[in-house]
Amino acid sequence: MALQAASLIPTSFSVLKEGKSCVKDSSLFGLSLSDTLRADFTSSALRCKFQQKIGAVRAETAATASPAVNKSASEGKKTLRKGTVVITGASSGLGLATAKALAETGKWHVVMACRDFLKTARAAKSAGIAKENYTIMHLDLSSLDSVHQFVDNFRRSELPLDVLVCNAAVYLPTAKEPRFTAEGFEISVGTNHLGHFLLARLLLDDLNKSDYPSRRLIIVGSITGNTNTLAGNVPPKANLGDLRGLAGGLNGLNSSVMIDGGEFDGAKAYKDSKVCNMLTMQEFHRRYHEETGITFASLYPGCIATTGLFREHIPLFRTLFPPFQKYITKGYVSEDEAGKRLAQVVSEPSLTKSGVYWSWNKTSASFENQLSEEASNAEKARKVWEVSEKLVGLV
Ligand code: NDP
Ligand code: PMR
Repeated sequence: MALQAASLIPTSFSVLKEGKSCVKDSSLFGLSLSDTLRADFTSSALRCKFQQKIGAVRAETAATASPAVNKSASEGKKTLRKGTVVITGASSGLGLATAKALAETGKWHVVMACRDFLKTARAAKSAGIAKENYTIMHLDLSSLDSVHQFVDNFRRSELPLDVLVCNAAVYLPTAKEPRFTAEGFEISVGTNHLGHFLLARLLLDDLNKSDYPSRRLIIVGSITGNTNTLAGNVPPKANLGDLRGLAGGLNGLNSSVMIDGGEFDGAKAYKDSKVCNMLTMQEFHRRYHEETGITFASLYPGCIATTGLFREHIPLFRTLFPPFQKYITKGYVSEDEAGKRLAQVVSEPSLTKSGVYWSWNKTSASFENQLSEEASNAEKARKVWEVSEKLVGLV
């Protein structure tokens, strides 16, 4: 409880720093300021319509955020306030590196949404993230109650929500038996997909209320869920089948623990969960982009072979995997570099296109990548969405 209470107290609040977060008079995110304000006005009208439609208006946050664009009285300059980004699983690997990259710019306040408060506090400290640039809040994605509690806590913090990054994941390649979330879903799909699905659905309303010029919802995907690649063809391959296991609740009682109804396989469950992540991003785009103007995106950041994701793999794998990726496949990327890539998807003015799965080429330039047939199947995306909303109690 003490930790939970502590997690409610922001390390700092967003502060407009003269000069630091200043944008040039004539240009904001590549658009002229007047264009941006016009666009914002139009999207506010749309957002109002959207809020009526989903029927959830929270008076508490509406008055809290300072306007995204302020005019400094003394100089008549336009300034952009610090953005607030929530990153799940920011206690290690990609999430931590992204938090660091964004915090270092001085333009972002990072909410590190993590299950282990102390681990996150230590990680933030050893990464050298300045105290005023982050807040730690408790979130355990393997419990839907915890997701609801996080959303309540976040709203009570009165921070605006400008960007949400669904990054956390578990990977259990050596597990002989399935493990389960608090609600009894197989833990890889339960955490990586269902926990994030509920979180993103609940926080869509908050993103929509933000007046920040570019609001984004990013769900981290992966090459290994895409069977149109060599990496995606390493067995076991991702395959959601007809979703019979998902529809049955993935609980191993009255249904299989695997989405496609097959036998438990931890590596496949992870890859299936990544397909769900990429399908969910596209379904969000189809349902909400036009109406809200929010950018929905996914990405493959490269093979970050040194992260905690492989903690449950056999020691020999953990030793050989980084050199294999560095020298053989050449798909290796450092945690720092991967963090910079995800930070681009959060904040780069050039990456506002919605419905896109970003990747990077050898010179580290971003490009729109092709998803596999299954990971881009609109009908499957709709079905995953509908079954998932039943499982997490949204309908
Ligand atoms: P890490 O294991 O380093 O990071 C995963 C994070 O997720 C950790 O912070 C972990 O918290 C958190 N997490 C796990 N379970 C939960 C939970 N129940 N509730 C809240 N947080 C949880 O792995 P990576 O940085 O590699 O993975 C980050 C993302 O990148 C994942 O989505 C992964 O699929 C993706 N990815 C990774 C690639 C790679 O090569 N590593 C390649 C492609 C995509 P804790 O510290 O408490 O364990
Ligand atoms: Mg893979 C270009 C080739 C390539 C790339 C980019 C990856 C990325 N992998 C490639 C090839 C191969 N891998 C080949 C040829 C093999 C057989 C030797 C191979 C094996 C392999 C294993 C056993 N690879 C793996 C594993 C894992 O356990 C990792 C995994 O699937 O985790 C789900 C993995 C990965 N390979 C990658 C990436 C990015 C991973 C981590 C997966 C992820 O986070 O999605």
